[in-house]
This record gives sequence, C-alpha cells and structure tokens, in this order.
Amino acid sequence: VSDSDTRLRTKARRKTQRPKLHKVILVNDDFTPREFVVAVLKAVFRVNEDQSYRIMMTAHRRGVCVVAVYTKDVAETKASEGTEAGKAAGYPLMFTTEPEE
Ligand code: TYC
Repeated sequence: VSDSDTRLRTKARRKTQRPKLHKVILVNDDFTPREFVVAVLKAVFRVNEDQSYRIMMTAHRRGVCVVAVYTKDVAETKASEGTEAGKAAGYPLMFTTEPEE
C-alpha cells in the first residue's frame, strides 16, 4: 500500500480507540461531615489524604469539584459508589458525572 493509505488507516484507528472521557463531580451539601467526604474520596478514587482533603475543601468552598475523569462506565460506577456510601451512612453526599467537552 502507499504511504498515504497507511496514514489514513492509522488515523481512523486512533480515533475509534479513544472514547470520550467523563468527569466525576463532587457536590457540596450542608450535612455530610468533612472527614466522611475525605474517607469516601480515598476509598473510591484512590487519592491520598492530602489530595482528598483538597478536593473536599474545593467542593465545600465552591459548590462542586471535579474529582477525576474516566471512561463513561467507570465514571458512572464510581459516582454511584460514592453516592451510595453516603446514603448508607445517612448522608446526602452526591457525586454526578458529565461528559468532557
Ligand atoms: N459542607 C460540608 C460540611 O460543612 C462538608 C462537605 C464538603 C460536604 C464537600 C460535601 O462535597 C462535599 N460539613
């Protein structure tokens, strides 16, 4: 095959193999204890204490904070796990997802 054929096929393959990423967003509320939010972030998103505290405080001060980006399925699963952890403990903690532009 010619050089330009190879390049066209390479480009097409790369495009189909790169799925759109989705943001997991932590939403602030007035009831969930700060330490609980930090613990959930560490458990579900595998961030360390320092990163977890910063994410929690950003949501606390600004209303929301992007926690991480994943493929759609993983983002939705992690958001549910975080929201369910709050629900199980009687807190209105909420995570949402949103596709990246
Ligand atoms: N605002 C909560 C409080 O003052 C703490 C909190 C932070 C809750 C971030 C949710 O996403 C959140 N106890």
